[in-house]
Amino acid sequence: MMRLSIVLSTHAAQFEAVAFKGDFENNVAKIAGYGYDGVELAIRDPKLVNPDELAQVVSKRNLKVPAIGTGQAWGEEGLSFTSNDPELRRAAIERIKSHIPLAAEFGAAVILGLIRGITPKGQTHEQSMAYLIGALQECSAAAAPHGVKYALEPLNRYETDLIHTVADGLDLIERVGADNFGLLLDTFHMNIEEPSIEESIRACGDRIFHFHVADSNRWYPGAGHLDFKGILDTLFESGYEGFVSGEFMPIPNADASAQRAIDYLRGLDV
Ligand code: LER
Ligand code: MN
Repeated sequence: MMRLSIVLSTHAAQFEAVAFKGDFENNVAKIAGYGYDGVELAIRDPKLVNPDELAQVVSKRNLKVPAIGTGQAWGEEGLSFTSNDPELRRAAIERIKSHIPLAAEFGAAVILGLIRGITPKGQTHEQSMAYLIGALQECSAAAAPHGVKYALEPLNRYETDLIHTVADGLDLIERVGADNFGLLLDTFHMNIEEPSIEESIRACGDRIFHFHVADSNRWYPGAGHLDFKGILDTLFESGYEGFVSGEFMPIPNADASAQRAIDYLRGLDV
C-alpha cells in the first residue's frame, strides 16, 4: 500500500500550503489518527528543535519522517544559494549542511525548495547557476558519508527563475554530479510547467527522491482536475519506493483537507 505523509511545520510558518502549523504534538497525533504513515517536517533551522523530543513525539505515533523541508529559511530569513550577498550564500550552505545530522537520524531526505533563491537584479542567470551548482556540490559531498540525500524541487515560474521542470532538474543533476542529489517532484508545480506529468515522471526515474501532491488548485488531491490515478500509477511503475506527501492549502481547514486527501488517495487503489 502506498505510504502517505503530510507536511507539518515544527513552528508557526508563513508558507500558505503548509496545512498544519504550530502545536506540534497535537498535530502529530491528529495526522496519525487520520491514517497517515509519516510527517514531512518543515524546519527553518535545526538549531531551534530538540531532535530527541521530535523523534519521540513522532515515533510514539508510529510515524516516519520521509523528508525535511527547509524553505522557511528563505521565506523568513532570506537565505539563498544564489544571493548576490556572499554572506547570505554562505549562511544558506551552512544552514543546509546543518540539517544533515537530523536527516540522518530520521532517514529523511533534505528538501531544497526556495533556498535555491531567485536571480537578483543585475546578476546573470549563468552566475546564479554557477552559485547553485557550487552550493549543491558542497552540500552533497558533506551529506554523502552520512547517507543523506538532497532533493531539489522544480518550482513553477511564478516562484523562481531557477529550475522549473524535470528537464531542467536532470540537466542540473548532470552538472552537480553527485549520486545523493536528486529531485522532489510536486504535482502542483508539474501541472503548470511540465508538457506531460507522466512523461516527466518516467524521465526522472530513480532520481525521484521525494514526491509532493496537491491538486491543480493547490487544494487537497481530489479537489481539482489532476488525474492522480494515472500520475501515481506512473510514479510507482517507475520504481519509486518513497512516500507520497501532501502539501496543500488548509481549505476548508487543515483537518478537513488532511482527511479528504487521505480518503481520496486511498480510494484510488494505487
Ligand atoms: C515547497 O515544497 C513548494 O512546493 C513551494 O511552492 C514553496 O515555495
Ligand atoms: Mn512542494
